[in-house]
Amino acid sequence: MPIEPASLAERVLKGERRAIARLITLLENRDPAAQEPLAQLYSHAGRAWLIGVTGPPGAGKSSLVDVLVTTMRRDGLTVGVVAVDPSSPFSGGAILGDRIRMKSHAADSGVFIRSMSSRGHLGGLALATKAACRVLDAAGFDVIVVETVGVGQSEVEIAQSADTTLLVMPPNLGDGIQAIKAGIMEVPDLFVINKADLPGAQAAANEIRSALALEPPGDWDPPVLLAQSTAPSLEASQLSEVWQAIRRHREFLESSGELARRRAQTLREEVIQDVTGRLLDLIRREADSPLFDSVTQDLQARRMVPQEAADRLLERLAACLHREEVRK
Ligand SMILES: Nc1nc2c(ncn2[C@@H]2O[C@H](COP(=O)(O)OP(=O)(O)OP(=O)(O)O)[C@@H](O)[C@H]2O)c(=O)[nH]1
Ligand SMILES: [Mg+2]
Repeated sequence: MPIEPASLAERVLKGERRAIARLITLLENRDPAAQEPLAQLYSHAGRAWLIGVTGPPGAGKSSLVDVLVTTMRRDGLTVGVVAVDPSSPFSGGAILGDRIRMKSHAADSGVFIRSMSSRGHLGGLALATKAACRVLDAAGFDVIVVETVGVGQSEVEIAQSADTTLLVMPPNLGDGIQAIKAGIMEVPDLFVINKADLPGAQAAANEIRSALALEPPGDWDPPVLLAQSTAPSLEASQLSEVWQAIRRHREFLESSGELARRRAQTLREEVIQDVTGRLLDLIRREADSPLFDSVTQDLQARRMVPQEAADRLLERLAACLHREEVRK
């Protein structure tokens, strides 16, 4: 029996896994039925610690998260994981050890792992992912980890809206280090050179440290740590060091007041994104409408300059907004 959307929020608040999964599916499909339960959950969210894990494909993000989840569970924390479009999903790790670990998480009611596809989400991915995190947050998970491949703009956006952002990189940094040096990439809160069992890890860490030394000093110096996410034992994998650094970062954010500032900024950004998305939809709809055909013809015949056409379009938009067409 499918769960009625009307009871979804209530059941998510009770931590019902099926309801959580159902609501995230609705969000993923951009189904309007998700809006009401999501709105009902909003006041219950905001308690979880949000950790963004990003990095190039195959850097070992899922493996790292996998081990981190084990560590967090040992600390008695419940964990929700959202992985955006992973090419190597959590369920099908190539290494036997991965599968065993994932099986143990699968049986653990304190862990909820969900993959989300970025396909078909032109522009809406960041919103859908944030909403999924909010569902897990309202469901009462203590920590929420969101894994994204750090390639697209929305993926980077998702990671940046977290409380603590980890950048995971393999020892052969490639373009990653250039991005840091060129200041293209916002500096994450924590760097992890994963696959530390491979050659070059220490050199890569040093390279990042010297790139960071060029940054203006802030209140938080992002640590650069080595990790081996496929190590046979946690103790040998330096992963506990990563977890300690995440906790230190959290303490820093809380004691400095930076947490409230960051979250306020993230919420503002979310609203701006939402409005931008809705306006873009409206702009495209109006520009494609037959009513705009004559303007397009005038443009083509060089009877009208594009700026004038833009003015016309803006007038039409203003009229639409007046009729409240972009409100949901
Ligand atoms: N040698 C070594 N291999 C690792 C380590 N961590 C992960 N791997 C391997 O690297 C491959 C990719 O690992 P994933 O954890 O799937 O990487 P990912 O960054 O999540 O990949 P995508 O989600 O596809 O971008 C797998 O074959 C892992 O077993 C490590 O510390 N050392
Ligand atoms: Mg992955």
